Amino acid sequence: MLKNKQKIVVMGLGYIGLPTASMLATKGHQVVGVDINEAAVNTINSGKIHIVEPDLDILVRSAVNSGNLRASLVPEEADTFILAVVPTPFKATDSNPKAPDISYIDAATRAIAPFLKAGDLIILESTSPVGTTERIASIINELRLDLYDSTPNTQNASPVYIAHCPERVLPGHIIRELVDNDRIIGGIDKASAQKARDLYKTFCNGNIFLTDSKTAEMAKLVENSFRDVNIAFANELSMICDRLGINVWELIELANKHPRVNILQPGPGVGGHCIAVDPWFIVAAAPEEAKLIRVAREVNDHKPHWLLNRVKAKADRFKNPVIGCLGLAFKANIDDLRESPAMEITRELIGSGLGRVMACEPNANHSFDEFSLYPLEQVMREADILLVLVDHDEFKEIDRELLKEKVLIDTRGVWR
Ligand code: SAJ
Repeated sequence: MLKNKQKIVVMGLGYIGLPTASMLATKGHQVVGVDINEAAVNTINSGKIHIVEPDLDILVRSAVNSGNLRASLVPEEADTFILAVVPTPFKATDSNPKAPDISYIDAATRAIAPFLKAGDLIILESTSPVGTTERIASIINELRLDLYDSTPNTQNASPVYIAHCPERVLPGHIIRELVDNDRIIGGIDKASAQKARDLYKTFCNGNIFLTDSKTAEMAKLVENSFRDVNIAFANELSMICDRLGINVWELIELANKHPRVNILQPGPGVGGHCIAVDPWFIVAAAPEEAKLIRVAREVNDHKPHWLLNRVKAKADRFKNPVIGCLGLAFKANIDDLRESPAMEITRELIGSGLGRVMACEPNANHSFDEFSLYPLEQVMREADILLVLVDHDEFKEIDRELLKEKVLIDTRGVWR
């Protein structure tokens, strides 16, 4: 049975760990959030946040003020340990340039191991290659053989309960989705999944589905791959339509009138830390079989390069054109620049010497030292070529009169 109010350690205080830790604290659990970033730990302990996400500041303030949330640089004893460490990146190996790198999860597991008691619960939230949850169990078994001495139920695969509960929240809507989304929980055994479910029930209004850990890991990878494959279809269509002289936005709108067709939107490529990464974990695990998933990744990764050639072709008509790059974030109405194709394209254009590049990101609220940012009004006055890279609301609202006499490359269809 799960204690009503638990002591919980959350490893990692980023986009997933901090909202989860704060949510649990507001439900009455005693939560210690652990991060290696000292500045983030101090910021959180003063009731403030170090990342941008709507309503997160209110949640963190109330969690810290309630006395139920504190941040720390080191873990300590608890009933439950949630691993929400940085999104699993990949690293190049001799045989695979996109091999998953789970060293952060290994490190977090080793960091909590000394504090475990028999019967504690470990939950992996980070998106992970299939087999990672079982790997956590082996690391714990290797480091804490002594736990078996005090294990109440020796039939369990492990002296501690271990489950994977992949996060599914959409940046920009994290607080709402944390509460409302359905969740999948996969345990290394049934008891682990059930124990994790009891904890999630204390803050999650969505349905909770139990399975084994490998299926839960794969479900998360599949969700993001599904989206990636569908975006690749839209991106491929945009390139085909460009060749055939067809307006891709109108085409998709019309095709989507069919009751069983729902094509996504093309863009300059796929950004963020999840969708452009997770499909590679499936490819790494089953390279022979995961053909479509790999090609979709390649199509989406190719899109920024295709676009750069399009801009070059247009710029060639000018002597020294001013190119306005509208948007740098990885998607609309956020300030997150992680793995953003818009950043990649802007950097490349600046380096290409094609002309003078004026970058504009209305959501950037911090100083930016890589290159200068310009106000939208100035870009609209001075640019010869306008390249829309992000569908921020500010760009949709631009007076169409101002677009006349400019060369437009609208990768998001904001002026369709
Ligand atoms: N994009 C398009 N066209 C579209 C939709 C998206 O080009 O029609 C692009 C976006 O501009 C962006 C990228 O794809 O560059 C990813 O954006 P997104 O909104 O699709 O997804 P993320 O990365 O913000 O969050 C995803 C979500 N996964 C799914 O929707 C299946 C979220 O639920 C996950 O929790 C998150 O990944 C994660 O952390 O894994």
